[in-house]
Amino acid sequence: MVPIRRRFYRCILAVASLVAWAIGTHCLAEDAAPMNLIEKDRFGTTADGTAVDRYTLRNAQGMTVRLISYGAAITELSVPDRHGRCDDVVLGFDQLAQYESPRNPYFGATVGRVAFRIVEGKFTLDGKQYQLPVNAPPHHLHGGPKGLSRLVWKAEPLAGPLPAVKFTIASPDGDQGYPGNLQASVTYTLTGRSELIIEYTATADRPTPVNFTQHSYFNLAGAGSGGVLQHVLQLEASRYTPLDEKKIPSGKIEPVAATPYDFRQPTAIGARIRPESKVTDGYDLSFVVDAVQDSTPARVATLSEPSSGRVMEVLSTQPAIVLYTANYLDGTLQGKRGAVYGKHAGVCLETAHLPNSVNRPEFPSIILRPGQTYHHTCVYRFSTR
Ligand code: FUC
Repeated sequence: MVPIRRRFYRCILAVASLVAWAIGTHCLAEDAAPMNLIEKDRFGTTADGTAVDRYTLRNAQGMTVRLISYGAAITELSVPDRHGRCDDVVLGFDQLAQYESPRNPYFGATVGRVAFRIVEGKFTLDGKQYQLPVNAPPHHLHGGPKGLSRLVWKAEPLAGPLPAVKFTIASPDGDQGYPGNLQASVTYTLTGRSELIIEYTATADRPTPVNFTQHSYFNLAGAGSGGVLQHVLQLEASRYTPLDEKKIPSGKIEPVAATPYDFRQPTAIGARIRPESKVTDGYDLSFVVDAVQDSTPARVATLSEPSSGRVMEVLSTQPAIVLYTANYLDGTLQGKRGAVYGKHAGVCLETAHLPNSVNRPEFPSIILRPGQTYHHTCVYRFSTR
């Protein structure tokens, strides 16, 4: 009798520790059912009555990515920490109406047609002047008030061994003041190597500027857990673009050496944000990456968070990266699960071409011409240490 009972208890213990191991290392807390790599549900309906779908991608490493067709945006990115516990590492909202609000600071969004500021919304292309809507006075910002981050994209899960969703959109000639009919796509793929691959393409029937970026705000300790000033950042960038008094790149490209913008060695984001330094408020600055532009993504940034051990490498095919430390967040937006996002609650690492390139002949061109295809790949690769 006694040995049988002992065996029974041993068995219970073994099952319990297996369950604890599974929960602890595989982030199964939410979905213990057999794993579907990709699922679709309804996220909401826009104010004008358009259905917005949500896609959930999972991999065997315990990562979960949620994407919505509104703005082809990332709403959730859950990643294991060094103990295998998952946290959602991107800022966002629970409700579609909050994403639609003009106060949405582009959480997780695909930004286009042209990311960042265009001075006073003006540019000249092939001798013709264009005036784009001014939505961040006196400038045009992130594709305009109804830019592609504020539209519902078509979504289609891709067949293949890896969970992937392709979002497409047709932006008509004159949309937000831009010339030409533009066909654009962004495909998100989750790999078995803890990578989220983001691939953009675009074609147009007239010459037009194109510069997409991904606007996720990362907090590797978990969204809503506090600020990112203790995160450690390394940028593969020896040069940056100084800003003029209107916060626009002046056109100069200067070395980061001996400035508070030198992240060539791993450095805490907050280490040089001080009243006496030039970085009083945080960073909102573009860097020229050292890697030669190529169709194979090269590492441009490494972000790590000491307490969780999470590490995120950013790889890109683009010539620049913008570092933005959520300087404009002020605790007045209601984040996911009731979180309050204060100043520096997240960090954006936006791979792209340089801001205002359309007015800077000295910067690499962002003009897409008929017959050409715009390509941009960005990879977020996660690990722990
Ligand atoms: C980033 C910044 C901008 C702006 C926006 C919400 O891309 O470069 O300054 O505040 O996000």
